[in-house]
Amino acid sequence: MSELGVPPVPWTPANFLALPPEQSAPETAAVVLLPVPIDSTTSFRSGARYGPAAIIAASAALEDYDLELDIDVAGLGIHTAPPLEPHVGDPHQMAERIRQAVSYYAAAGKLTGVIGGDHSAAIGSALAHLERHPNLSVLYIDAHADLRNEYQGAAWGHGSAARRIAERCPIMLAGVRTLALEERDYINESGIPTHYWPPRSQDYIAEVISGLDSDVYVSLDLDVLDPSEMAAVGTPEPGGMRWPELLELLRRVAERRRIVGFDVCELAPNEGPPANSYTAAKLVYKLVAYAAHVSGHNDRLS
Ligand SMILES: [Mn+2]
Repeated sequence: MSELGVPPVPWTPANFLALPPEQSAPETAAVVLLPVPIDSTTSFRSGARYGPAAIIAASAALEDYDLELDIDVAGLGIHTAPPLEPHVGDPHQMAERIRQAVSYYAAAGKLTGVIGGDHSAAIGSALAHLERHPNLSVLYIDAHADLRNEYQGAAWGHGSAARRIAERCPIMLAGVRTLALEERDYINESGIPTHYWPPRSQDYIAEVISGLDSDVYVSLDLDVLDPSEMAAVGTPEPGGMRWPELLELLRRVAERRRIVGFDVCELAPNEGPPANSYTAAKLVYKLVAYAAHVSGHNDRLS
């Protein structure tokens, strides 16, 4: 008996960019996106658990062709992994689960990006890449410093994500525009390079790049964007980066360093206009293109 397939009519595959099997199979894809639908440690407005599904749904409307880079992003091959099951009992165990999942795909040679979920998803993902890249710098792009030793009883929550990473790996903060006193003191004591927003020097991006090692993990909290462009986040903070400013930072880092992994976190789609889910999806898409193409993983492109 022959296998039951699908009727010969057009379909919308339920993966990032709605790609057909030949562009989304894990065996052949250069890129793996890992949905991590968690928000159990969010502090203000929750709902980041709905972020990955909203980003994947919105991505179906993106053009495969990227005008800026003049490439077919779908041609890289992008596999969307099944969503990780949240460990709601213990954020530390969830970080370990994420580390294992990211390690699995990275060990297979895939450029692996996490789609959050709250920003605590960055911890396990960054640590997975640190295992493979001893010369790793983490570029942590966020309106907040996330450097509290613990917040509301959670040491592995989203308010402490940068602190847990900083304890293991060089980290640089960019886009910070609000801070707790404890975090200011920690920055001063530890010397963690911190680029505040708005920038305090004429070409702060050159300073960012010179402070990064050869391999870079980009951790991106969507709240770094101005709330006028990205309201659908748990903790919106006025006075943020604009879309072209964020893209310029990411592209110039990709031009001068090797982006080996990334996360895009904190979309809470019900807290803002539906257009924000599309913006978040486009950012994932741009990071895939910058990391896989501009950063030099471009052997799959003609
Ligand atoms: Mn933040």
